[in-house]
Amino acid sequence: MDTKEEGYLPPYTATVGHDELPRWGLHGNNDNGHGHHFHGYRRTMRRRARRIRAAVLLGVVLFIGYAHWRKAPTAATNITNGSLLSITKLEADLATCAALKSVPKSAPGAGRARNARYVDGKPATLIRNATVWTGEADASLSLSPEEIRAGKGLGWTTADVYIEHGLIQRVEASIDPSSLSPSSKLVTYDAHGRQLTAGIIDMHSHAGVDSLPELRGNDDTNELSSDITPYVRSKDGIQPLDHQIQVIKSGGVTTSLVLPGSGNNIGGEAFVIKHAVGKHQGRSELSIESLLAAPDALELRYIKMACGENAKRVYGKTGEHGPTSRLGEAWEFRHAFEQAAAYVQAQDDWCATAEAAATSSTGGDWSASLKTYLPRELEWDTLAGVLRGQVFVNTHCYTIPDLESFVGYTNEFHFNVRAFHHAHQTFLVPEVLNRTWGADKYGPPASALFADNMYYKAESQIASEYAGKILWDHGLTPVYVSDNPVLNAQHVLFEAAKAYKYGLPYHAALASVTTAPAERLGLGDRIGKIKPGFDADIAVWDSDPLSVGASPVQVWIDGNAQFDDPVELAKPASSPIVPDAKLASIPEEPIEVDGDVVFTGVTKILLESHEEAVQHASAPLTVAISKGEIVCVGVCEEHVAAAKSSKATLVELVDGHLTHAFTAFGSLLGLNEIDAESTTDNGGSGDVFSRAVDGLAFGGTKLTVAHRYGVTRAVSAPKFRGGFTHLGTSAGFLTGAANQLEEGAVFVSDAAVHYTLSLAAKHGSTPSISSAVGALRSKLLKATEAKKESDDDNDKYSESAFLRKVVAGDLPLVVTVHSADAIASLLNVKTEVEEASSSKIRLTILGGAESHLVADALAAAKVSVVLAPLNSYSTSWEQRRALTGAPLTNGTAVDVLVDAGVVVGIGLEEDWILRDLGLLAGIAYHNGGGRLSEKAALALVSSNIDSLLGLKKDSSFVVHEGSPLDINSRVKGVGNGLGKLTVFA
Ligand SMILES: *[C@@H]1O[C@H](CO)[C@@H](O)[C@H](O)[C@H]1NC(C)=O
Ligand SMILES: CC(=O)N[C@H]1CO[C@H](CO)[C@@H](O)[C@@H]1O
Repeated sequence: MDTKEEGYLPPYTATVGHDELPRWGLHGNNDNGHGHHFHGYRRTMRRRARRIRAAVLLGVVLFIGYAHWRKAPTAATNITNGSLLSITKLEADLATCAALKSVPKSAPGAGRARNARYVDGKPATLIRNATVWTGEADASLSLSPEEIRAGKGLGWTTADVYIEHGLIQRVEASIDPSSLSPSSKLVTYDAHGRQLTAGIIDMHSHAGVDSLPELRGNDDTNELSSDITPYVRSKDGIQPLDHQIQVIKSGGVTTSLVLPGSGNNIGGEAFVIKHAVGKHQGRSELSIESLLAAPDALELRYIKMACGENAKRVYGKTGEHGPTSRLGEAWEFRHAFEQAAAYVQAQDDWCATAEAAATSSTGGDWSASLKTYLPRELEWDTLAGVLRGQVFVNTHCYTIPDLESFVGYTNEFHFNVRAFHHAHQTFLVPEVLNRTWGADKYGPPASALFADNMYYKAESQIASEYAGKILWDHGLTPVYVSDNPVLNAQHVLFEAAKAYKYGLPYHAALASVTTAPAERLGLGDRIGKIKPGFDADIAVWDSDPLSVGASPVQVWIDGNAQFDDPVELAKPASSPIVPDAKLASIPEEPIEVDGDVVFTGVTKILLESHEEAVQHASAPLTVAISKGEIVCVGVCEEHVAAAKSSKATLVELVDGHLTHAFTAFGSLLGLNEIDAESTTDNGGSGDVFSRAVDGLAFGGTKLTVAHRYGVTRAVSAPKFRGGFTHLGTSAGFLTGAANQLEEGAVFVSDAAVHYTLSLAAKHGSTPSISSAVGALRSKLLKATEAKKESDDDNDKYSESAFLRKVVAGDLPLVVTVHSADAIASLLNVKTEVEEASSSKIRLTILGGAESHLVADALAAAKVSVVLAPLNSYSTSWEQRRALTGAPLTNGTAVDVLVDAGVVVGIGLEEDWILRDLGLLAGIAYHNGGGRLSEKAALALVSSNIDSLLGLKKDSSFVVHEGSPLDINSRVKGVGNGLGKLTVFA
């Protein structure tokens, strides 16, 4: 996993020598302070002990050999050659020489009588009446490769799918059951016309090695004993019982490449698993071995490497050891490849000698010329496999220098790269990718990407949501991945859906999580398609897989249905998405218009103040704007005429939607530019209470993008300790303002008082949740006492002054907390303080992963909840009882809270989510079983946030083409009340 993140070590971990530490993957004993001297000494002692052991062992072996030889002198000539080497072993070594030369291409698919994972007696399955995406162009059309790439011959067709022996046997318009003669029971599944695809493939996951909820004892992501560890294997740490493996599958993901983390330049071997675990899910046993995707093609091997920020940050120690820079990393790589190359040479030389001797031998002892066995060093075996073309390379590289240097190594040492991962800048350098060694033969590396997760570290700062489209246009292959648990792999398909939203063709977006990763994994003849002879890995969806909120209703792995009693969401039947040609172009830079703008073709008004205009409308409406304010909604003849005579900017829409602008709550917008770069950060406040307004920084990438995506307002609180922790007062400001001196830029200087009761609170003077709750109660109770003469009383911005407003009910209290138990404690504190003050505290829970467990109590106490993330996936211990949704759970937190009558919002636990607020509301809307109207869903990211903070209604609005709740929407106009309109013409 990427070790990027803005996060910090959990409080229980030893302090390290950096002020910002990766949230994922690097915790544990990363004691950069003193560890290395100690390691050096220990290493010397270990080496000495090893040498002594080796000498003793050698003595014993020689003695046994000698004794054996004395006892059986007649056989001696055939046990050893002239150099006292075992002939049996030399013969085995000679056989190994052949294996060293074999280069696997891809796992054979067609022609298999049964899937190697088929367990005798498992039923055959007939899936009837599905709308199928086969993943392959119709062969009868004899299309050219260019036509196929353009998507010709690919589409949805109505078909039945017959599965037997773990393989797809038939895919036909209609299969007559009487034509089938399965050797075991036949199960029939009626898809009711719903969409069926191959199981989703996630080519970058740490499921199993970084089990959730994260616990130090379960973290086996990075082997941090050395920067170069090609010899370790992710499979040695995969926990089959990691619940996340099941959660991921509930998103239709059937196959994942489980990679070691990216802490090391060379991290170790990776393994492809399927998400069927144990006998109940169709395996013959419960084991790691039984997770492996292709037990009959274990010659396919994979390795993880990583360039860039991580290795230098993890290992570099000035004056002691590198790498401390990318320069040092390049040396680490080249030095490792040099040793592997020498090892390969030694083996090849031995094999050449042995093979020559064996073939020319005329009856004598062919092995007499061999003085040694075939050189074998486990340490370099995997890397040698890379140089032999046997091990598929997957490398984490973000930036141009990283990519270009790595492509340089491939040409210096002659190996190919299957994919660059976290490849945010590949879209800028297609020529460099095409220079990768072997690109002509094996294809250029794919780019494994997130759709819009960026800005979390310096190397992710230059990135584009249009990267997938741009790569595609250059003939390159984008693949969308989760880096689970960085993103919840359950929703890796959502990454592909967003790639479609950002211009990647629909068929290429589907390919990016099916056929493309299958091909890159060497499994392209087995998985990723619905085709006879392929593994029966299948998902049936409740809506188009690239639509917002798409969830499987059933998933099969190797022919076995995976969910006994899958929860099916109440959703209206829908037909597949018709690819929207309007998405194919990248929007031009927006223009700022202070004059008149007219939008025609507006079909929906979801802005309260203008709803009545819609009541009588029979045709699409017009929205006219002047000086950034809406001046007409309706027919607006005069405005249209003005626009037609070029007196106003005209934007013609087809399915225009007018909505409130979005409000970002809980993020660090305005307080940070690059999550992991403290220079760009307002700083973690530790225990120091401060006001966000005193640190607000305007301009910059995050705020510019926020404004463009209709997030006109942000309410941000100072960071307490690490990502998504808060202490101090939040400020509400306009994301599009130039600085805080601009009129209206800061619409509320102190929106709420924030505290944190998540795990991060366990630190310093509050080492436990109990002490943190106690400290907060004590502060609140103190604030209820009559105002006393004290030092800070003259400072109306002091913590105690703000707390007096909180207990008087004049200022909201927002507590960042996930655990249901901590929330329960907080509710008790609230009651107690209210008794003391005789007024009500306006409390909001921020985070709230487990808030659904106390939904009724929250509703009764009139406490609102801002979910961040919208759908937690139990990343941390305090979130472990989160609901991950259908088909595993009946609804998620938002459904339970809404049903209980709690006012709910959706917040941002990381800033990059700013592009997705409308889509997150869309998930709540589409998967809410009708409990939320479109307006109510949009309120989750706009008016609900405003009302729970007691903010005035503002005049911000957004004009979208399409519904912001749907995947094909684009922002066309943003008005934030500062007199101008941002227009995408
Ligand atoms: C397939 O399902 C659709 C939707 O439920 C239904 O209208 C249609 O009649 C079904 N077709 C068959 C052949 O069962
Ligand atoms: C005793 C015995 O097995 N001798 C064999 C040793 O190996 C040579 C050549 O490989 C054979 O010809 C002998 O019969």
